[in-house]
Amino acid sequence: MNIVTCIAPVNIAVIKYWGKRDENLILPLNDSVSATLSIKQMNAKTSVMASPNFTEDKIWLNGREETFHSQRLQNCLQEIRRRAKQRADGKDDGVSDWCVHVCSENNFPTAAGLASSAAGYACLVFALAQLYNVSGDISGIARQGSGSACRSLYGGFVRWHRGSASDGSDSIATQIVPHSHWPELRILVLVVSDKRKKVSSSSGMQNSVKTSELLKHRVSHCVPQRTEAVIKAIINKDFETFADITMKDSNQFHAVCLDTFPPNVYMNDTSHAIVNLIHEYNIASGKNKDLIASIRMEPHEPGLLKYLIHTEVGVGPQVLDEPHHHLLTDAGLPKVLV
Ligand code: 2P0
Repeated sequence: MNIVTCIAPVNIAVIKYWGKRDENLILPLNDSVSATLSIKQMNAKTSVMASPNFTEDKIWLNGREETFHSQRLQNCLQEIRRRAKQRADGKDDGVSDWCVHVCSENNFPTAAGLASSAAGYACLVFALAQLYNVSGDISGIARQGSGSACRSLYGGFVRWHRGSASDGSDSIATQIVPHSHWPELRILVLVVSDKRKKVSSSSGMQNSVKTSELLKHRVSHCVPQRTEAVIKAIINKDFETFADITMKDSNQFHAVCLDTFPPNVYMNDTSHAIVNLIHEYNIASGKNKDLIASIRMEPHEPGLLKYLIHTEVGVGPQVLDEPHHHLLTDAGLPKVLV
């Protein structure tokens, strides 16, 4: 079969990636650590098809045709094709010379801070690797689509190593523990806006690298210690330490955005109210009183929270074998267009 369909998960960073040392290869300034979220609630789904009848590479995202000429897409496809050609068995059946059609969709809002590009590129690279029979680490290829995508290639908790090689060969993701390690952990995603971010992550972090003194301090003095400490907390299932580092690293990331000139503000009043609620909840839950009554907070007006997703840590990308899952017809065209 020259068609493959896969689904891939979203990930949420507990130690944040913010800032590149190489824009083209997408090499980060610091290591980051994430939890892979269950594909049951949120996922990207991608079909890739190769055929000698296709005359050009084509891509449809969420039902609309998009250009294949983006540098990031090209880098991923070229790298997968290069790896397919140098496969150990030496037998290249010619498939890697055929053009591909790609059709991809997310079941959650794009660019609302939910790492749609991470799930999307992880899914694309994983599906292409199946199509072209490429084995070995492919996180370094997904990284070239979108940095955080390399972390979505593994389930459980994942570390993206910044690496030090100038060609990026050691800037890859590895699994810290599988999803089964900490099964009682639950994750709530509270969406306060489903609009596209005003400043994309790529240009936001570029500006932070140029202007933020705090980012320099973070990279050299905070992230290395925090990374080791959070990994230890994950391995030991030490929730208090884990939560403490996660909250502090998130705050510092947003502080770096505010220290960027001009500043980037990604949180709104509702986000800050939720942060306060969590701290109030933690204080109240330590007391032997009625929990709701002892939370010192006034109710907010309805409608500020767009929606809430209750999920857990999950597995990495999966192949969907049944033909009805394919997003492309036998002729290689999307089954659904908008
Ligand atoms: C993260 N973010 O670690 C951080 C925290 C956003 C805040 O990774 O330019 O879409 O494609 O490498 O991966 C978002 O950045 O940026 C991101 P590119 P990406 O999850």
